[in-house]
Amino acid sequence: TKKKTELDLQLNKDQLKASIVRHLRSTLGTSEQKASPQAWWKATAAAVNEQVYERLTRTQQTHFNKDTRAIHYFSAEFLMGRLTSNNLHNLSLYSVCEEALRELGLELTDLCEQEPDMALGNGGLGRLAACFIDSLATLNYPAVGYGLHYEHGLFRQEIQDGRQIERPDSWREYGNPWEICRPESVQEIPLYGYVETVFGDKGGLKKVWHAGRKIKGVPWDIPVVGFGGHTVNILRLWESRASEFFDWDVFNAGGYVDSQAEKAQAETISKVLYPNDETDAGKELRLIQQYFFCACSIKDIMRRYKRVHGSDFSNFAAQIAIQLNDTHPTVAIPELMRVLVDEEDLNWDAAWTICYQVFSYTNHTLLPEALEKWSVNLFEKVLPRHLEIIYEINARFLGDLVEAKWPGDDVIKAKLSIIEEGEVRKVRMGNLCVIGSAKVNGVAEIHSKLVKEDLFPEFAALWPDKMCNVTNGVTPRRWLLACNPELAALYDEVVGKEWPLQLDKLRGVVKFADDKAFQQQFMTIKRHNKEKLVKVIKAETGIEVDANAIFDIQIKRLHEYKRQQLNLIHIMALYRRLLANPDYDMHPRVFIFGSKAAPGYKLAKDIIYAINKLAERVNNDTRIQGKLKVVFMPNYRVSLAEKMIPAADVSEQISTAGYEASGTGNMKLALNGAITIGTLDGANIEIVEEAGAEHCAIFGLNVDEVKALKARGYNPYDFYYANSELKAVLDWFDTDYFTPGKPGELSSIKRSLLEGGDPYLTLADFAAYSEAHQLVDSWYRDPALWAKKAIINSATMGKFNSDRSIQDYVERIWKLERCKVG
Ligand code: 26V
Repeated sequence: TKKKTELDLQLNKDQLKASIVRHLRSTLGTSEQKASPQAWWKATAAAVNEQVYERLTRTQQTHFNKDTRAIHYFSAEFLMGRLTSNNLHNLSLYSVCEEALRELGLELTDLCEQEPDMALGNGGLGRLAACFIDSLATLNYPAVGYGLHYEHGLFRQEIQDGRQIERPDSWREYGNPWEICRPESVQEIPLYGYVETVFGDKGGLKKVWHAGRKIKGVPWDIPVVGFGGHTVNILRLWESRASEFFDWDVFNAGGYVDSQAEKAQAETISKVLYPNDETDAGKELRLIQQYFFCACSIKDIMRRYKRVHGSDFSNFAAQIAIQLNDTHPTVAIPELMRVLVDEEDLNWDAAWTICYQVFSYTNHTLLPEALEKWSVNLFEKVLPRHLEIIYEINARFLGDLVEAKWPGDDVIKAKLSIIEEGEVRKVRMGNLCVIGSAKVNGVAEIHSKLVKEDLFPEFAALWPDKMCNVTNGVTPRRWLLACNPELAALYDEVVGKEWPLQLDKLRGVVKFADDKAFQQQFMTIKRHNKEKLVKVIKAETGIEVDANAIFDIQIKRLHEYKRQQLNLIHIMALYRRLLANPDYDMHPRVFIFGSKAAPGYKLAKDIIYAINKLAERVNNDTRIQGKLKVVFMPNYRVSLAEKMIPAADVSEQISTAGYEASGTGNMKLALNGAITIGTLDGANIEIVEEAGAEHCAIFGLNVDEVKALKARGYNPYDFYYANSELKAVLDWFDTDYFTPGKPGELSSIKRSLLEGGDPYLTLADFAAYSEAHQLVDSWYRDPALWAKKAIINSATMGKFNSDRSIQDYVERIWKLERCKVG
């Protein structure tokens, strides 16, 4: 029979409508009269899935038939957000579906609100993984995302009396229409136990790992629909379950646990996402999570490889590429060695040659507290065989490579060793990653330079070609087409409809940046987006804000290095100026924050509290005539970002230079026409290169100046005493001005900035930051000037398409071929 063509696959409005109603009845078991919005949403998703599955099957058949090389993206986090509108856009079904639902008396945008976010990530690193799998499918690259099927994603944030409260996130409590369970691909994963040395069949010694426990890994597949709908790849997430097989002999030696506890323990592994971002707690469960998903994924890859190639591993490195998204999946390296050597009987050298060709590693942070280290004792308990393998890798590396390059140099050996010697011996996952990977990349030019020069200088000397850069990007399908439909439609008109695939096409808009009519269209759209956000702010917080004000937005995880506290003290300074002089000349501003703090990060939570207390005081102070408003949006997440970003006038990217590896929110905000107020850090530097320095408000110390100031010995008191406004603002924290009757509730912030030494140089950058804000304010008063800058920012962000990032990965690291499906 003739294969269906693309056109046969494309549904028209009536077919889609019929399909939705059919699913409402036969899949959801309800009727048009009774159905809840949630049932309508699920019926719509089911109708869309008919399209998705057809393409998924074709993609899998094509990849199998052509036996293509594929990239396997290993990540502990995939921050997918919602999928309905994304899938509809990528299948070119969005407006068809909109019309079909209208005829049924429903609004698609309302139904989309029924979908819980898939919040299986903390922040930048997890969202990057989600953008990357979108781009991989869009560019028709064979790719699989591998991760964990957390029952609870990142906590839901409530604000009570100004403080963050964490509530469990139950994204799949009522079922998720996008995931498919694949019982046929279940895996069994060993843990704990001991290693025995035995005589192998072919003579010589062999290692046998007798596991103390076995856990079942159940895969759930999320189809990843490329834009244009040709390739549908999968994101495969592993859920842990108790295994029915159980080694009682081994286990009894360690003690008896009843089977209920057994089951609960097994299910704990994929129960919840660790809510830390940039601080490593070194917890046993997290190591087990990492091993669990890596081991499941390696087994899955092996099974697929052996189905075609049997036990001939000579093609393995040509077929399989694995990208490690930070060090979280590093244990995949010794796991692949274990499988090849212990289970497939390869000799060490053959196995190692395969291994280091297969893996590559992306570094996402230089913060020392984020660099993963596991105690040797914990490692030995959970993964005894892997520790032996790590020792072997280390011995060969130090004995051969390091000794040859730096003969007799024990200082360098100690520094490069995978094992950190000290009171507690530790396994350094970063070093293992570098040693076991073909390529190591940073995520923006400046960051990659620092990875090479400051973090891993000796490794760079040893392997000059190993270190490279791939600047991050974001998918323009979600972060412009779907979230900002009016601007997307304007761009369609002006530069044609190719820009969602070729974002560089937006450069064609630059020539209209001075055009009055175009400026007006552009700013009218911004205005509409702001008006929509005004309603969301009112609904979520009760705060009334005016769309005439400048919307100044800082959205990102709460961390001292990201310096929400700098924004905070500057708002306090503005407030003081307004109180001192009610005619103080400034355009009305709304400062809007969205941010979650790690539950154990005390100071970060205090900063959230301070923002909320400041907001209460400022928003209710009639003396300042509504010139200043402060809004803290609770529960910042992907779906909220999609509403905030199109409404931003100003984008706050104010990290201490050298600390923000890249940032990706900076790209999304600029793409939607916000003007960046930022430091020369991460990808801000490249944003300024693209947009032109005159269209951004850059301030503060650069990386070299930060290093120099720290080397000289930074003393925050110098700035405190030299700047009377700054001093007054900091002293305010000790009063009860913002916390009536409770003086000192905000003092921890002042303390961290003075006694605490202000490690992120907040006070050093304060004056420059304040000036940058004045500059921005003056720009805004000239509507034509502002419109021009906003347009140019948006139009020049083509470089930050995640398709470009993926193409860089393909050329510099993965060496993949595109595979046409259809
Ligand atoms: C560390 C840990 C430590 C253990 C607990 C769980 C956990 C989760 C995440 C992390 C590291 C997070 C690193 C990270 O998110 N880096 C961000 O990566 C973005 C994408 O490359 C980049 O844009 C941001 O600048 C960078 O901070």
